[in-house]
Amino acid sequence: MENNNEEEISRIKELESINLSSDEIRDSVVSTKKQIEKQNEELASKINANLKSYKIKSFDIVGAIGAGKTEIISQIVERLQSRYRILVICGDITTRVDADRIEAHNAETVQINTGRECALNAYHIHQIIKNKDLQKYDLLFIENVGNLICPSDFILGTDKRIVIVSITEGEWVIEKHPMLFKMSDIAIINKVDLKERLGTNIDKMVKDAKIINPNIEVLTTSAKNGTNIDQLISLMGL
Ligand SMILES: Nc1nc2c(ncn2[C@@H]2O[C@H](COP(=O)(O)OP(=O)(O)O)[C@@H](O)[C@H]2O)c(=O)[nH]1
Ligand SMILES: [Mg+2]
Repeated sequence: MENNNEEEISRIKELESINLSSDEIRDSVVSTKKQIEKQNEELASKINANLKSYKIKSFDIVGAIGAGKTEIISQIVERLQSRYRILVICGDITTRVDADRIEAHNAETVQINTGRECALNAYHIHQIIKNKDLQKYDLLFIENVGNLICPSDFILGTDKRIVIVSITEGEWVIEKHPMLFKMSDIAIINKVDLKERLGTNIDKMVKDAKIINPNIEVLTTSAKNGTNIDQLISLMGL
């Protein structure tokens, strides 16, 4: 990541907790968070090395509630399940609805319920994969808890991160949530089948993603009718 990018990320993080009651409490919250993030990063790099040693390609899929994460993973799994052995980990505060939806497309799934936590962290992933025979898989997809904010605090040790938004969230959604776009490899703008009805300015969304992160690959998709899902699979290198 470029230096100025890192500076901007720290600037955004420094805004956190600014309204807590006293400077002392704020300093302690900020420094504890930094410590937690550092430990998370150390575990994430161990996870990545472990997955790589089994030649497993891994993807962290983040995005707002309802953007189409589960639907896109289902479409990918449907197309790849005859060629690859796939494990999907789904994070949600409660239920195993998404894991069941994806399992219907013939992939092994594990649902993690996080309670009040708004993102998965490396420890969640470690707890799952330490009990798995990793020789049995070629691909790992992780559907993170739905939102565009918290997952930026925790990397999971995957090879790539994919951020999904949909045009129903409005054309300002990328501009307003830069963090995950800075930290992702691929940005998907989903539900383009609804373009005529909503009149969303999709060009602006594509442009915003590129301004925020010039290295990000941007793709427009419709998980509903399959538009550009094959292109997404090739962008993922699969
Ligand atoms: N019209 C349309 N609906 C979609 C598309 N992708 C997902 N949906 C619908 O949007 C809702 C939320 O999708 P889901 O995959 O559960 O979103 P998630 O919360 O990000 O996992 C579901 O009713 C999907 O069927 C799309 O490309 N077009
Ligand atoms: Mg989902």
